[in-house]
Amino acid sequence: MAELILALDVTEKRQAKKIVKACAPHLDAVKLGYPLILSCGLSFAGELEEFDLPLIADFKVADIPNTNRLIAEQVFDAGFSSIICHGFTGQDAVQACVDVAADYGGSCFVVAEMSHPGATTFFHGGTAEKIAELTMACGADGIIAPATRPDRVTALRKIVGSRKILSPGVGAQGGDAAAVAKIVDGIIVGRAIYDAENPKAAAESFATIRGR
Ligand code: OMP
Repeated sequence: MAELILALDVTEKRQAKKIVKACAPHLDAVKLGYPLILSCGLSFAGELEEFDLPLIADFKVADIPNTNRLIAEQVFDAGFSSIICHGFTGQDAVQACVDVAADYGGSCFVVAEMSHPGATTFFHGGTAEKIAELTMACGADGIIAPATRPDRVTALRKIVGSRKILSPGVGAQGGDAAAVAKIVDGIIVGRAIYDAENPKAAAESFATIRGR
C-alpha cells in the first residue's frame, strides 16, 4: 500500500487547477516543480490550499548550505509541507534543508537515485547508498528512489529502514505501480494522470494501490 502523489508538471494555471480539482479525492499529495512554478509563480501553492492536500516542492535543491536554507524558507513560507533536495551536495547542504523543514514542522526528502536511464552514470557504484546513509545521518524524512528499478529500491530500503521512500517513474517512464507500491511509501505519478484523457479516472485507477 502506498500513497499517490501527483506530479503536476503542467505549465498552465487553469489546467493545473482543473486537474487537481478533478483528481483531489484520489490523491494523497501534489508535487509542484520547476515547470509549473516557473510558469505560474511560487504563490500558486496558495491557490491550491482549498484542496487541502499536502504540497511537495520539487526543486531538487542542490546548493551551498546558506543558499539551500534561503530556498527552503521561501518554499515553506509559500505553504508547502515538504521539500525535495539533492544529496550529492553533502551533509551540511542537506542538513540546511532538513533544519528549515523541521523549523516549519515540514518534511525533507533527499534524492538518493534518479529514475531515468542516464541516472546510472553517477548514482550507481555506491553513490545512492552513500546518499541514503547521509539521509539517515541528517535526520531527513526519507528518500526519492526509482520505480523504474525496484531492485535498487529494495537495496536502499535496507539502509533507510522505516524512513519514507517516495518513488517516481511509474507509468510514462515504465515503472510498474503495483510492483513498486509494495516496497515504497508513496508513488509519484505525472504524465500517466495529467496527460490522460480523463485525469480523474486515471488517478482513481490507483485506488487499490492506496488500499481503497
Ligand atoms: P512522470 O514521468 O510524468 O510520471 O513524472 C515523474 C515526476 O517525478 C516528474 O515530476 C519528475 O521530475 C519527478 N522525478 C523523476 O521522474 N525521477 C526522479 O528520479 C526524481 C523525481 C522527483 O524528484 O520527483
